[in-house]
Amino acid sequence: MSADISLGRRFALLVVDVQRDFCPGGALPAPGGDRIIPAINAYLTEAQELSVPIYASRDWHPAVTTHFKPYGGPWPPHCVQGSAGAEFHPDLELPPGAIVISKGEDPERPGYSAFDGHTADGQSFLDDLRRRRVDRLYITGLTTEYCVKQTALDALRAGLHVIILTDAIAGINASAGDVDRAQSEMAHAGADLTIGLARQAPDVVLLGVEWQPRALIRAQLIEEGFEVVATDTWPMMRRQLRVAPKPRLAIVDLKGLPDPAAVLNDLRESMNPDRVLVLTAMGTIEPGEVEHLGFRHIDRPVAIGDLVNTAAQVIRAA
Ligand code: VGL
Repeated sequence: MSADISLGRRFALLVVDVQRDFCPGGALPAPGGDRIIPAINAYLTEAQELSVPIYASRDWHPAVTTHFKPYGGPWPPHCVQGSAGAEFHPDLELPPGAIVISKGEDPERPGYSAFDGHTADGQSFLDDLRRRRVDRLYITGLTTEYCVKQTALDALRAGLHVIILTDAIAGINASAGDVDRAQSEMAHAGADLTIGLARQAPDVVLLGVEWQPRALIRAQLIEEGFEVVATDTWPMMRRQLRVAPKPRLAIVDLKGLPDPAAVLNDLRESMNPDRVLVLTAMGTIEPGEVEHLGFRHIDRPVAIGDLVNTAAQVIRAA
């Protein structure tokens, strides 16, 4: 995958425990647990297009735990580490970059919440969210009254904005009304219950093949308080520009760009040229031609600070 750097897209998508054992045919099934999988897959696709972090939690119990009936707990054995029942459901389309959070490994604790879990390299879920500057968590998965609810309540306690995607959760409903009660409890605690990811465009999408100017421009824009998505390929930028709402500014560094003419042509289709700032370079498209196409341009050599000032003016005028 190419170096796609997303900063400021501060929401994340979490898929809670969509494992075989929580689906029909499993050890502790939520009726209809598998029926939400197409909705989750659609959210996964959308989250990938937006380059936001995707987490998948999994119950990952030892064979002997006080969580299981034979050892004094409330539940039949389920999601035992390494068992088929602990696998993610085969229909779930987790992208390769999804971050797996394992939980429930302590034989003395139930581990309902994803916040009891950790990444493959041992980082707590909350630390990983903080490191990625996530402040909004969209929650999908199984089961509404246990792991989804406990995860949502912990997220709220941690100060995150929590959105429960109600078309993508399912519960066990051991007693009629359990799921409804769990939903009200989450709502009362401050979660939003809704459907759909709220698309928030970043302020700037930045395309630059050369790592160094891209990193400098991105860092200074962030310093100015702007949300920036930076990428090194045109297809990746185009994906950001295709969705509504659009960013307020696209910045394109022509230096090293494989087919700059095609990129500028395509860009005119997806962005108002007035909202595009082109950084020209020797040996690519002439500044006069860039201007003729209707784009704003800044010509090298230029101080990054001046470029960022110009960008800030354009953004603020939007
Ligand atoms: C869960 C019951 C027992 C869940 C886990 O994932 O919601 N429910 N263990």
